[in-house]
Amino acid sequence: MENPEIARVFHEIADLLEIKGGDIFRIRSYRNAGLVVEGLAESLRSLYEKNGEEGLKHIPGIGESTRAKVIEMLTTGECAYHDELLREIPAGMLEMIRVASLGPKKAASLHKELGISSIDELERAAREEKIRELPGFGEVTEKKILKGIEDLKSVSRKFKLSVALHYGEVFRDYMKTVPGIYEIVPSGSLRRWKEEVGDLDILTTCKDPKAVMERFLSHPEIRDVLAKGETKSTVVLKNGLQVDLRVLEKKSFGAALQYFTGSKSHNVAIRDRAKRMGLKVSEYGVFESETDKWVAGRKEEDVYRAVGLPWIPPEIREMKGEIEAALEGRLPKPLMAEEIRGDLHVHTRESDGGFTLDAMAEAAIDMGYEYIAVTDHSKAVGIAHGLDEARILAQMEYVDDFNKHLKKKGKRFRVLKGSEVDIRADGTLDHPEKVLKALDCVVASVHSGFGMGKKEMTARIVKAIRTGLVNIIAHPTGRLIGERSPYEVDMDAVMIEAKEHNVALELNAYPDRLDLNDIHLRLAKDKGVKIAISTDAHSINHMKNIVYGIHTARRGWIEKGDVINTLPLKGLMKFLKG
Ligand code: DGT
Ligand code: CA
Ligand code: CA
Ligand code: ZN
Repeated sequence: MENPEIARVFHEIADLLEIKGGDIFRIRSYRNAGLVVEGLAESLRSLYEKNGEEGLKHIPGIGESTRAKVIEMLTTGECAYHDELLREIPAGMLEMIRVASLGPKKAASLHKELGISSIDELERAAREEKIRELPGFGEVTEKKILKGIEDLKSVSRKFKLSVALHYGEVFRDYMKTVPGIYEIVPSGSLRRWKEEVGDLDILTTCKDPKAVMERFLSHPEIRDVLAKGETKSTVVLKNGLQVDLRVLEKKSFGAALQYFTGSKSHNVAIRDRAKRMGLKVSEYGVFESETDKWVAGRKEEDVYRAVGLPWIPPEIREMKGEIEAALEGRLPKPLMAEEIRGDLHVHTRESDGGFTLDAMAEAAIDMGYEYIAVTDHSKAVGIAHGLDEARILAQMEYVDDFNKHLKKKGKRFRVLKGSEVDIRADGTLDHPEKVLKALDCVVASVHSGFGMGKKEMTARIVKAIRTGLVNIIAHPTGRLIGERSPYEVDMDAVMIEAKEHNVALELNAYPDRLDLNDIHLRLAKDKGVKIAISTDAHSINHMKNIVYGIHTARRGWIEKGDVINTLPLKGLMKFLKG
């Protein structure tokens, strides 16, 4: 098993325990383990293969009992405890709680009262208007359930970027042991960092194609081999992800990389351009049309150069003006990881995070950051144990002490006093004005009433912006990729207000969110709205998700100057105070 499956098992255990009404701390520890495994850069399987149990010992958030389960899953492919829970609770209920607005408690009561244990049964009961009769449900909830089911069904069969990325790494690790292998590079939509990926296209160059193919086809996660050839094979993994592997000549590697990175429409435009120049571009290289003479192909740069263009970053090869921009010398300069100086949206154990403020700060220092804003939820988010006035005031005092302590030790790092304050349904903020004024960084977001109309939602967010108390609007559309559609909101209007009131919009880098998305980012850039790229970390590992933010920013043509957390502390404070 690989990290995504292991994480899923932990999340399911937490879900099942929640449906069952289990111990809250236990639920939290499994939930946390799931989050930690999701955020892990390295494959647990390879850690375990390298160093056995020892290799798994120093992962924060993975205790003794969860570690034992990790090892069980790695060695047997199963988890007995998970199976045991599934014998008690119908598997269909796990799917049921993925319906937005239907938490484990409600699902459990539907099961108890009406015997519902699957989405289909749920839909039928809702259509037959049986659900509204139950205490604690009502007509509105019933309608929301139907809408939630519709959303779930419309979800595409694509894979989340994070899952595809993980398998890209898995295969890279797995293949690199083949003697005489030179390059193993995932191409396709994965290399473009698209938020959802259809299949994985891995390219290799090597001395011995046969050995490479053999190794590839022996991967334990493979369910079916769809095609098996000397230079190309296609397989389907147990989770349904299709993987293509191609072995290429060194001489044509650049051309193949260009070709298979896509997008299709970008490639078509490149080929048309080549044709007009008397050239032919294919996955084998660039050739003169008349003589078939090979012109270029070793490196991707060479291919672009041959058609009179500078190299174009993969993230923007979507036929959205990149070729014109390349010709006119106005390609965006790709945002770099080193340019990010801090994270402006992280949670601690005070609300629904898994780690202390000290641990989060420690991890940020390790990442080379200059600052983080600690932004725990406000009280309206009850399930997240949001902070009321007394608790946030206490946290602010703690932060002051913490910073003093850092200063004494000569560390150049600062924790900003922050909050992820709820924007209530009426557009008011969930902390008193005097608290918000005393904070360094106020991140405001919508966590409820997703179903309200576009006009209302826009007015709600605009009202929050106009208070002058907000610095950043977090995850501005509320979507969860593949799970929940964005709420309806007039983003144009929000952006105009944001610019006017010196409010930044967040690019939430959590891989399930990526919100704002590439299209909205481009719009923000055009309007001159500032962006904060933040991870919304609930564990120390989540802070590494910043890479998703960086590449998504690139997809939206966002550059260093558009991003407030590329500013040094002084400049950032000026923005936040301004
Ligand atoms: P996906 O897998 O649906 O997320 O998207 P891609 O972009 O990875 O598409 P895929 O896997 O079908 O093909 C990989 C790349 O190969 C694609 O981005 C461009 C190139 N390609 C595939 N088929 C064609 C084609 O018929 N014409 C051209 N010009 N390029 C193609
Ligand atoms: Ca693909
Ligand atoms: Ca493909
Ligand atoms: Zn948050």
